[in-house]
Amino acid sequence: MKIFIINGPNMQLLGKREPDIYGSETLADLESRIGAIAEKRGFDVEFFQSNHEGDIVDKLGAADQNADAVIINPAAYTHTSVAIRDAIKAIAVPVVEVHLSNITEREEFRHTSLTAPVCMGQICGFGLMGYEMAFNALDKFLKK
Ligand code: CA2
Repeated sequence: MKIFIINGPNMQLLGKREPDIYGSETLADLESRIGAIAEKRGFDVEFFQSNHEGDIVDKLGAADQNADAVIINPAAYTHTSVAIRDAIKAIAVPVVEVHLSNITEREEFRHTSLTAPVCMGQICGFGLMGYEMAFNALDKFLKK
């Protein structure tokens, strides 16, 4: 089962700034930790991070042909991007939205996700474990 894991803008700063909010692990740590868990569970994962909205739209489009599911943390684009929402809605494969922090307890502007309503579901507030929780959801959903 092929899963694209897409991380949005500024995720390359993880572990380098604001560890109180996002933890001390870097994007490379995230990719190796989640990659190891995925491998153990028999998922074939491909990681993609971009600071550019259009590149994320293109990767979502590619997922339709090349992946069975997507896990996405659209980062700040969660709260602003109609383009990413439309791209998620346009593909047939299931998409799970993940956030490291609990966006509902943060600033008001982070409470709205334009993307979550077109995803299978949203997981937030559990740090890196959220990506693992997304595997559980997809495992169950895809094997139904
Ligand atoms: O909690 C999450 O996973 C977020 O998607 C992270 C985004 C934020 O804009 C969302 O509201 C919630 C931020 C991505 C990482 O940006 C950093 C900025 C400074 C230092 C470290 C990371």
